[in-house]
Amino acid sequence: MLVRRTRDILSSEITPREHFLNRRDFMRGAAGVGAAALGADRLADLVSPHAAVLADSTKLQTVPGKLTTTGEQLTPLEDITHYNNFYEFGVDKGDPARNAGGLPTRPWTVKVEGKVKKPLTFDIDALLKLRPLEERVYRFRCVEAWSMVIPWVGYSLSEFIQQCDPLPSAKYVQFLSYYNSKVEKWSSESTIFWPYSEGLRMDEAMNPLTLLTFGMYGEVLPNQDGAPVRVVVPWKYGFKSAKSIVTVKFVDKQPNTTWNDMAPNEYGFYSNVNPQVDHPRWSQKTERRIGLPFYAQRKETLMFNGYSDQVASMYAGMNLKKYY
Ligand SMILES: Nc1nc2c(c(=O)[nH]1)N[C@H]1C(S)=C(S)[C@@H](COP(=O)(O)O)O[C@H]1N2
Ligand SMILES: [Mo]
Repeated sequence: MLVRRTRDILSSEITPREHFLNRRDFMRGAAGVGAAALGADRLADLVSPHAAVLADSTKLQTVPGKLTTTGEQLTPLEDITHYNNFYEFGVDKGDPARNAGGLPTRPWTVKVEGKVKKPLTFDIDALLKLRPLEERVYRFRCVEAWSMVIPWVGYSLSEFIQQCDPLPSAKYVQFLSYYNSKVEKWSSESTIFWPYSEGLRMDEAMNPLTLLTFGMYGEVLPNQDGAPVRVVVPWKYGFKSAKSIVTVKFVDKQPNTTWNDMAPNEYGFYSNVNPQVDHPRWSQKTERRIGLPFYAQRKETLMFNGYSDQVASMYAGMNLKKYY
């Protein structure tokens, strides 16, 4: 995805993501080895100062999720927490781990508005107790052609939506992320219009795979991964998975979404993982699996990120080259 820095880059220039990736590779090669074997119990040490203080209360009790994807090696926690896209906290992959410590994750509420019987506000601790928390391992594919395998913790977004009483006129769901320019002063590095906005068609939001996500590796989400609550939509490119959600809005028309607004020819509303539809500036046929030895990183990208059985029917008859 392209990022225009507001200050140090001419408006005529763009910075291809590959440049960021290459730079990160270089830096990781120089300094990144040694921490990959850290276990989940070290999570608090790896993340923000706030999480470290909360070390005793970061564990989440989970049950195994039936919709888990098994068989692939999990991406080490060190990589999941230090290779992030969270532009509110800076545009480089290491910035969110450094800068997201000040995200105030308590108290936290999620407002539900728009086409619902009546607007509601959920406290994060009530949301955590709404349904048993499941551990679900999903592949996660960024539009920049890197991927991870992550043991998320949460429950199907559909369980939450049922509590919201949407009206029949609700055709889409929009997610808005927390935005406070004082806490997220790095947000001015990019030309994004804040708050970060994402959205799904109602059937996509109700698909059982779509996860309302509170944690990973058995603990609460690190701030840089979207604490205290985010969505994860495993068959879509990573940018559809909005972090640190404060508002869920049910709407009758396709909502504005951040990357589609930024560059509609590059980032569609649907953004289903599709190896047959390349990004205008790079191929989507393969991906680089973060955290594996260099020689093992390159993987074929799978249609719908490997989740065709569960999701392809939602797009039957749609031209996926047009609705990318
Ligand atoms: N609020 C917000 N949500 C966001 C982003 C962001 O910059 N801001 N980046 C998206 C992108 S491009 C990706 S790939 C994933 C990254 O999630 P991760 O850092 O937990 O891997 O978050 C998505 N959600
Ligand atoms: Mo992404």
